[in-house]
Amino acid sequence: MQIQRLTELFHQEGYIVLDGFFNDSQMARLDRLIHSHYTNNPEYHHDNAFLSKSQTDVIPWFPKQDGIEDFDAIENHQGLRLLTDAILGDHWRSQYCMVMFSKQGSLGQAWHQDCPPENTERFNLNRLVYTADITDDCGGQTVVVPGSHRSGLIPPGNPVGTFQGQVVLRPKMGTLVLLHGHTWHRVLPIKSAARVSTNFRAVPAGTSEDITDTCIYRNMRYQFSTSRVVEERGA
Ligand SMILES: O=C(O)CCC(=O)C(=O)O
Ligand SMILES: [Fe+2]
Repeated sequence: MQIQRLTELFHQEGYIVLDGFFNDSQMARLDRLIHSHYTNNPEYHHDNAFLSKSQTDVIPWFPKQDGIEDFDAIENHQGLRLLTDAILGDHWRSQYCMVMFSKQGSLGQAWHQDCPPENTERFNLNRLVYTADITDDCGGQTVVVPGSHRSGLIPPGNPVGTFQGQVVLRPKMGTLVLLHGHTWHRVLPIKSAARVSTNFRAVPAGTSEDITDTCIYRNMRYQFSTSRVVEERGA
């Protein structure tokens, strides 16, 4: 792995995609575990107001909070640690492991930035692991605007519009995507099967624990802890 080259690419583009980073048998095992969790816990509803305004349809699960340790091996993966060291610098912290599940026929996620971009030093790093292929037939592709983590606030506008220069990612089983929290990104609607991704979020030293409590959409700033729209945008 050419860590220095990948780190430069990350800082330039705001994301990198590494296919085949994790092995298939480990991914298949985690994928089964995730699907059995959601089969047994199918009901979770975001506030309806959030759903309709954010156009974001994701059921989160924090396996560690349920005492499940099967995801620790990913967190401790040496290559992932070395890359994170190079990108975030000394004393970065891991935040949590969050599985995100979207049902067949659901909306995916509208364009957003995971946290406010005003201070360029303060951001979360999404370390996204895909336990199954994401294809055009299934939908749920991740879309990014390269370099947008250096462009400040995502402009107000159509929450699910198209940006010039956007790039559609189709991660496969075992792909690692590292995505800067200020990069403008979204997830396309889910067509033919439920969609799963697992995010091992991390932050540079000095970043507050609640950095991702406020998310920026093209039509609002939303605070998860209070379930409140803290700013209307582009009305
Ligand atoms: O699931 C994905 O591909 C992207 C999810 C996302 O927006 C995030 O983890 O912040
Ligand atoms: Fe995000």
